[in-house]
Amino acid sequence: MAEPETTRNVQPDAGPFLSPKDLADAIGVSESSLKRWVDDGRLVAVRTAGGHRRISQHEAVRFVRSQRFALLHPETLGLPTNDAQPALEAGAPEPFLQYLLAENAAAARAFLVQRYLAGVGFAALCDGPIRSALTHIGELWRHSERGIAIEHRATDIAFQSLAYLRSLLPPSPEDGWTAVGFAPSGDAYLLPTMMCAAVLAEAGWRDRNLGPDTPLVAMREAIAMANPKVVWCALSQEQPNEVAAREIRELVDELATRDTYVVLGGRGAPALGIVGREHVLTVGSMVELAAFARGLAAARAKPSPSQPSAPAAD
Ligand code: B12
Repeated sequence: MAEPETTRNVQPDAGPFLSPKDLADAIGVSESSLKRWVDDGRLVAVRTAGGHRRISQHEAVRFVRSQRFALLHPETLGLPTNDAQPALEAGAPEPFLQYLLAENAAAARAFLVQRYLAGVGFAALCDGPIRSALTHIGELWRHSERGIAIEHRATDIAFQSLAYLRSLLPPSPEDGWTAVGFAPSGDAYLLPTMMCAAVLAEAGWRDRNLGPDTPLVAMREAIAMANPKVVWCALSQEQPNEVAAREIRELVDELATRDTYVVLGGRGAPALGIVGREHVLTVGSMVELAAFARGLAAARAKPSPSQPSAPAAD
């Protein structure tokens, strides 16, 4: 992979750079076709001081996905190779689950990257293979001592894989809207709130995830600093504990006076019983969160005299 000869016109956070030949070889097309696509704007490249075209890893990934190219040499783009995933028995169900159970972090990561390059978005990956694998793991062991260790490892590997996938996204636009989110006091679950952040980042938002077990005082501080358009809250305990429930209600009341939406999700959200508040939505999936975020951003791009209204909740 080439290093840019200069930083002129190069985004500081754009990742490694490729020459047109690198990318052409990786997707099995001619270098001249690749250069033509750069010149007609289908593919964005920067120029070195010597006038050579250079393509960022983010842009190469975007291009491969949007044009549905088969990536013959993912390693050229710095991505995991297909042989990172060990062959499973023909028809074996749920490869991602198998990789988590085998503690094969490289295969789990390669699986997500492959699905992503094939066009599956973050939200569908979260609601699909990742959620399904963890649900399965929860059923297999139901918190026996061995099960707890397996759940922790599975969570960590899923977290790492998703964080890696996220690193393939371009940096959030400077003028994008901000979203801040958390899992509340006493809620230990890492993945759902991290998923919300990744899904919003993919939709072009500037995300600020405070992670699990976040008290109201910390959320207040983060909101004051970031001035978010959306605050998400991931509730994984079916019956949220008393402190969490009280703090979320306070937060919802405080945000009613601002132009901020609150998105509640997770198995504990319905139990809060927060209904009929104009700026609050309870949603069931990452796909719904992505749709809401894109809808809001689109309404911003086309300003209308009235405020965009929130999509109907479940
Ligand atoms: C991993 C795990 C743990 C780990 C968590 C590690 C960590 N740091 O994250 C550990 C071992 C700590 C743990 C502990 C416990 N766990 Co546990 N755990 C799980 C497990 C296997 C996976 C959870 C997970 O991350 N899933 C992946 C996420 C992404 O999926 P999801 O939660 O379904 O979320 C999806 C949607 O709901 C939605 N969503 C979720 N949040 C949000 C938020 C927003 C804003 C939006 C838009 C959408 C959204 O999108 C997600 C993707 O589709 C589940 C099994 C399961 N069915 O989920 C049990 C499970 C959740 N645990 C359970 C239990 C009982 C416990 C304990 C009480 C056990 C105990 N006796 O101590 C403790 C409680 C811990 C606590 N303080 O809350 C039960 C809950 C039962 C219930 N009805 O509430 C489950 C369902 C297992 C089971 N089958 O019984 N657990």
